[in-house]
Amino acid sequence: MLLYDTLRSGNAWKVRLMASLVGVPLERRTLSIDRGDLAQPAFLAVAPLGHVPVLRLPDGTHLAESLAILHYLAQGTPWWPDALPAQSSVLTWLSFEQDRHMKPLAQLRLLLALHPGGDPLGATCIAHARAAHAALGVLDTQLARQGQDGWVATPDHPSIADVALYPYTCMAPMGGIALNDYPAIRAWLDRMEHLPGYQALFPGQPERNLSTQEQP
Ligand SMILES: N[C@@H](CCC(=O)N[C@@H](CS)C(=O)NCC(=O)O)C(=O)O
Repeated sequence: MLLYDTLRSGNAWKVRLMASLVGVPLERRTLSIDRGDLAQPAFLAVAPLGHVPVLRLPDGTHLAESLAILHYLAQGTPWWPDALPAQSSVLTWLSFEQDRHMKPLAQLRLLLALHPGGDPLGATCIAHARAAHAALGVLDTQLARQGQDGWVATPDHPSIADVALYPYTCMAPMGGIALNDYPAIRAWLDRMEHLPGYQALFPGQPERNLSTQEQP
């Protein structure tokens, strides 16, 4: 399958991480937001929402939205649990990720690291920082509740909710959000990074994980 991504997209990293954890090989077509690739008709023809990630499926159709793609890749694996209550709990945390978690963390990373020039003390960044800390507080409390070896939505095995929440939590410091006050989150990040098949944002180049460069 072919993944349309960009080099630094956290939403696309979710997909590469999921594919690697379940052992599904992906080809990558890496586009550039700065170059305007996502506004080109050729991309919009397969990605009407105009965002990465988009996955081309074996039947030639295209699937957009990171969480939909995680759901697709996890079918038939323990990353999408069998039991209805567990599935429903995963959906709760996926919804939390899109509604309260990803946006403030992604915006702070964009404004303060990727396209620096944002004012960390300006009203926009302060509002995002407040929302980011509120979301991280909720996540930390949930992880503490799940126990020291637990996962976000399902206590016994990680699910797509863990994959969805991992990238922007891990990159929070790029947007000036320190994780010192979130011990359960720090322990969970470490557990994620030791899973068989874990894939970094820049595999084999850990020094680039906090990279602000869009070029390879
Ligand atoms: N809700 C979408 C968000 C996707 C998204 O925001 N993608 C960003 C990259 S991380 C993008 O394509 N941005 C295009 C742009 O800024 O022009 C998802 O979870 O996949």
